[in-house]
Amino acid sequence: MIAALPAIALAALLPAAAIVHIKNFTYVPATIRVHAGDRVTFVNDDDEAHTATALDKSFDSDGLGTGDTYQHVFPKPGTYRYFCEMHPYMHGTIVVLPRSSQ
Ligand SMILES: [Cu+2]
Repeated sequence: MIAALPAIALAALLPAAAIVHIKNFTYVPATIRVHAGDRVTFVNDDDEAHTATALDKSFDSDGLGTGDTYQHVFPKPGTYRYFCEMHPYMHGTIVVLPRSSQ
């Protein structure tokens, strides 16, 4: 029964979150490390539209307008490189560590 859980136990059940901002045609930070099961949010802070598109197509935000967000949960460890389909010189990396490592 979820209402009986202390807040700290409940927080452990929710996916951790990381945020990548897209600003001045750059992913900030360009490389992040998360753990398997974590949720990453991309936020477009630019006036220009951008995407966050995995090189292996495992995720794709499609076009993000100003202020738009896109979320993706990374279930499996690995190194996920991504780019912007509209500006292919924009690159970022998500390093997904096993769930158990800290
Ligand atoms: Cu772009």
